[in-house]
Amino acid sequence: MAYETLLIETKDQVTTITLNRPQSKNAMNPQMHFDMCDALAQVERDDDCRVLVITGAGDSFCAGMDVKEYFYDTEGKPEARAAARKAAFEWMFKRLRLLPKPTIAAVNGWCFGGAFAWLAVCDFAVASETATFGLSEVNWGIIPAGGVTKLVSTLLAPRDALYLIMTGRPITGKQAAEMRLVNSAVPSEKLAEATLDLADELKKKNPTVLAYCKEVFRVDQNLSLEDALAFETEKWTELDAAAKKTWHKGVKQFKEERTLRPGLETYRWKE
Ligand code: V55
Repeated sequence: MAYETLLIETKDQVTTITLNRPQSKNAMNPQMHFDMCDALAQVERDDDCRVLVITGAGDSFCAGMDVKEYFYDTEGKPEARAAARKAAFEWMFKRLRLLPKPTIAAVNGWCFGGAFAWLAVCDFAVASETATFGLSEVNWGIIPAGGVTKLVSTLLAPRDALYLIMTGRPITGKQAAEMRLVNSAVPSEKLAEATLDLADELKKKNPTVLAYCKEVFRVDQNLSLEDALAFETEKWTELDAAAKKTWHKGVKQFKEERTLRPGLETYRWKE
């Protein structure tokens, strides 16, 4: 399926979605939100996809919400605005945040405003050292809305979050790694390689187990300790049925065959 605003490619079980409005620094217009809803539904169903990477075409990752098409052109058109917002929230906070596969943001360049909302809900982020990040909302008179403030407040230390929110100052990829907005920053020519290295490591894990790890983390983020304990126990039981107790193989490899060091490597769950 071809999209107006996205490129999609799957290679060696890694699917890459590339935001493709480089003339607008990959700003998200309403059409991109509709396209992302579709694309992520397809990725979820695709058994050939084990890891999802999201990146941007040209010199940008994503410039945030398209100021003209998302904000300005929908002034006085509450239905058009609500439709775009609903699609945006759906792909970011349901489809992407809860995708039962690992997701990696490969931040190749400009990353501003609303891009932080979905950057925050990717499981991992790798940046080019020379990428530029910023919460530019304050610089043109709005607040970081659409979940940006909330997600930045849980992802970052309060000092860093308010620094970005209230100064609107840009930071480099290197600084973003220091404040843990991304896992790591690498020279721009190494970004693809660093991203695929991480994807390869994730591909070695049992995908069912990974999906459960992620779901439990996402749900636990919104639970009390008591509720989380009950939920984790429930999900562990459910995983035993879903993954057919492959952990017994791990125990055998570790304790009988002595061919597995679980502190250092993944068990052979396919055998
Ligand atoms: C912003 C982001 C949104 C939104 C409205 O940060 C404003 C600006 C991620 O969605 O719907």
